[in-house]
Amino acid sequence: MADIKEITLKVTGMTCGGCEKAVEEAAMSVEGVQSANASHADDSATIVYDAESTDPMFITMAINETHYKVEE
Ligand SMILES: [Cu+2]
Repeated sequence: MADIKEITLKVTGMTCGGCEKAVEEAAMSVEGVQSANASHADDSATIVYDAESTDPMFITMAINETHYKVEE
């Protein structure tokens, strides 16, 4: 059984669509993430994930391995 949840993270450092794509790809690399939509205008990333498979902590860690940072 999947337990689909959505979270919006505050992500700093994005300046263009390429940055958004990098953040989205980092999030999508986490098993259990179903979609990722980043916005440099809003400094945000909205992630849809299966809470049975992953946790926002893992998504945050993946994004923090890029040039961009999740703010608490
Ligand atoms: Cu950019």
